[in-house]
Amino acid sequence: MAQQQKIHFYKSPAGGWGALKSVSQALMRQDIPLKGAKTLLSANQPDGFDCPGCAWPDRNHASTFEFCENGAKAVASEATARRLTPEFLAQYTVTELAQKSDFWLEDQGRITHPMVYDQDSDKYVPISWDDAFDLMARHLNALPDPNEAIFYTSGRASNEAAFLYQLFVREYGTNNFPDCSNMCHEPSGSAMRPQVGVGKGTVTLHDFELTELIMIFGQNPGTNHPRMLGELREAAKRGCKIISFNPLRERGLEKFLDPQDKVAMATGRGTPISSGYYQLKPGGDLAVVKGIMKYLVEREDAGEAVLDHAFIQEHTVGIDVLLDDVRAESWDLIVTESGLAKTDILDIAKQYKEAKSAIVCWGMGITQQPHSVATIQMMLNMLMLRGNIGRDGAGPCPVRGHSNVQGDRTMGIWEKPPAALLDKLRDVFGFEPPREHGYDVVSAIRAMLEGKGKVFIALGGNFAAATPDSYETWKALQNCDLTVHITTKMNRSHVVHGKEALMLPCLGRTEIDMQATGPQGVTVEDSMSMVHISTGMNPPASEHLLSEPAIVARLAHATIGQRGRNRSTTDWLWLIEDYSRIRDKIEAVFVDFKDFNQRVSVPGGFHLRNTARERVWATVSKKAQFIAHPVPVDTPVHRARAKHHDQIVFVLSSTRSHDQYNTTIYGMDDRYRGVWGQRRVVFINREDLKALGFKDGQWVDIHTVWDDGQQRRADRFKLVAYNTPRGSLAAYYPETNPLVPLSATEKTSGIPTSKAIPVILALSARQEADESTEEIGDALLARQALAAQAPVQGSPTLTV
Ligand SMILES: Nc1nc2c(c(=O)[nH]1)N[C@H]1C(S)=C(S)[C@@H](COP(=O)(O)OP(=O)(O)OC[C@H]3O[C@@H](n4cnc5c(=O)[nH]c(N)nc54)[C@H](O)[C@@H]3O)O[C@H]1N2
Ligand SMILES: Nc1nc2c(c(=O)[nH]1)N[C@H]1C(S)=C(S)[C@@H](COP(=O)(O)OP(=O)(O)OC[C@H]3O[C@@H](n4cnc5c(=O)[nH]c(N)nc54)[C@H](O)[C@@H]3O)O[C@H]1N2
Ligand SMILES: [Mo]
Repeated sequence: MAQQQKIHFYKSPAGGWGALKSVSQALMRQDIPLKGAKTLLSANQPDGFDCPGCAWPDRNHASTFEFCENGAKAVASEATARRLTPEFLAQYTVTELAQKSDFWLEDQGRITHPMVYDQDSDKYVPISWDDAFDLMARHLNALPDPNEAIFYTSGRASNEAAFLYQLFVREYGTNNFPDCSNMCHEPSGSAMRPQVGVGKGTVTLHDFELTELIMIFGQNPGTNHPRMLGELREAAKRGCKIISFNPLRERGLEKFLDPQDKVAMATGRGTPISSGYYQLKPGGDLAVVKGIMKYLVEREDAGEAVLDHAFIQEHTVGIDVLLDDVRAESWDLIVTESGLAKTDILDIAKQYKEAKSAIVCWGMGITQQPHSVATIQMMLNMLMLRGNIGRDGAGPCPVRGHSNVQGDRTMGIWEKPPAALLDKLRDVFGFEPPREHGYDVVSAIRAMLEGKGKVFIALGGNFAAATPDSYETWKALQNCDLTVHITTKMNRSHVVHGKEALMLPCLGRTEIDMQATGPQGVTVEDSMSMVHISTGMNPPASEHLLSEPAIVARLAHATIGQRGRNRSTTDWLWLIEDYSRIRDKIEAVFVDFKDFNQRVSVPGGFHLRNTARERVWATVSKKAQFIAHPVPVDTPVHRARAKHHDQIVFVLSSTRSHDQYNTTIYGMDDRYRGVWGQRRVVFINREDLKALGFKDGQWVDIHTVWDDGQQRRADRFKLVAYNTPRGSLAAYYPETNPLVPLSATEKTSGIPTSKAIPVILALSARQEADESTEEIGDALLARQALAAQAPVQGSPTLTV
């Protein structure tokens, strides 16, 4: 797929004709012009499936089709006509496959048969489902301690699959549940639970219709939550202020043209989205929020009625400490660390003060930071000062990623389960669940490296590519006795495997899930706590696929059920004959799921209770808690800069292009940022280029500055002069994951800080472009990894 590489800045609004063109290209790529189009019309419909794209709710689940470019690409990628067969796999050794790019691996299509790694031939060969389950059961039952097994989850798994999975794993004996949430919105939960008693957002779409101000921190909805743009457009049109905070100017936050708006499409004119756009310094959000609060407190101290005293009095504790802390913070520090002028901050603060209601949205630009929990708590403080929680048009809105990541957590996929959940599992299922907390993503990698994690099973996702410190993670997986991936397509995690390995193909959301009593639907929970049913309508990609609930149930049956050690009193195979039986069990464990089957049969589903939304505070004090934090001045980036005056230490943010879904690469373009036909680019401020003496278009190697003496580098990125604050860089993930040290985590939540890596740049030895785009993809990463055991010669290492 040789494609012209160019940088050509994008001037049109987000959406528009570009979006339509891109969808038709995606359908063509997957060889599905007609069927795909029909499939798209069923996305997010009451009798259709939940879009596997993102967790943004849909306006009216029971109404018309809502066009979404990247949702369409996600569906097309799953509904592809391409197939990865045993015959295809017979042509390649796994060593050969490991040299292919991530793009190539997934591009081969849907896996048709369960496959097992054969050491003698170094190939994946077919295996029967029964033999696959027996192999897993044998390994699991041979472990002296169940805590030597690790069970990963990616946030696409349905509530039914996730519930069975956590039940099986806890009955087997461990809480080792690393999940994608650990790399995503973990800090949002960690911050909000002690503060307001729930770890989720409190707003609904209705609040977006009512609010007077929306602040968007560290989120790129034009690419990652395109349907959110429809909501923002409506808000902007009725005069709601929208203020965006982002080091980069993201097109979708500037202007949007709805492809379904025929009149606007004819003129090509979009609707301006943000009324204010602030290119703050990376990591500068806490300082901005503190500045806003400082202004509010100054006005209040000057006699103006700014704070919501009734709310503060009745519902909160800790106000005095917060006010004193805010008063004591210096404007100079706020300005230096935010990178914004004081006049800008005052301007924003005035708008916040005037707004009768406000919503604060945030994404990965906030969570993947060394002080993410503190920043989120400060945003909540800011909301609470004006009573902006638990009333119409107001509240926090962490915008979730994977389409059911929130539901998976609700179902108990959590390495730190609350005691109440475990008690309930004990009472309902008659076994004593383990109480000891399990591994999250980073501690799971460490456990595997240290030989304490021996069996790794993944319900979806791409652990090898999504996690930090790629080469360490790869060693960790290779250290396992058995690695298993329940999956739709082949990815990096299948070719970086344990001594034994299984690749188990499952049904996707779009496909008919036929069980003993007939076709089944599954349920999911979106970013705003709406639970609804999802029913596939395409024939399965292959007759050999099993559903995720069926795979989990049969694994449980083989390991602890009647076919295995028979410890379990649960009849696993009966449960999956009819998923409403699983939902009955979910209802028995979670009170908020009362009448689950009945409520979920209503088109559009139901809203899960959210106590903070009702101003009921499930915290220790039974009140909402103000929690003060200083402006951070001692992050790894600060430390690296303090130590290396002679070098320009940049802060690198790893982000998503417009043509990828996490580690799944759909194509090589990042349309809204003007990047075409390539992914190995690094965005840099023009003045920084001058200071380095480098030129736009030159090739550089990126080196991490860290404190453990270990070398981390990612080679050959093309410099792209870009509108980004001085001292900051942005490049795509997963290519940049080798640069993120395992120890680069936020302390409370353990999230890898992949938006804030201190790095330096060095010109690459070779300055010519590679011949084909695929070459510049992740094949490079793979090759580097093969060489990673050998120390890299002659490259600069800086430590802090
Ligand atoms: N098409 C598509 N949709 C997706 C995904 C996908 O990969 N593709 N992924 C899904 C998943 S799992 C998730 S979690 C979400 C992710 O959706 P987002 O949260 O939008 O994630 P990112 O693309 O990583 O973008 C983060 C944004 O933060 C900005 N940023 C970086 N550092 C800072 C900072 O210090 N402060 C501020 N204020 N901003 C900063 C970046 O410039 C970027 O605009 O999307 C979901 N939806
Ligand atoms: N540097 C850096 N690292 C990051 C991030 C970042 O911004 N920067 N973002 C982080 C975030 S927010 C997240 S959520 C994680 C994502 O981490 P993961 O969730 O582990 O990764 P994905 O790329 O979403 O997983 C894609 C794979 O899921 C499988 N799959 C797709 N559909 C299905 C299905 O229906 N069932 C099953 N069983 N499998 C399926 C396919 O094989 C596909 O290859 O990455 C994190 N890593
Ligand atoms: Mo995510």
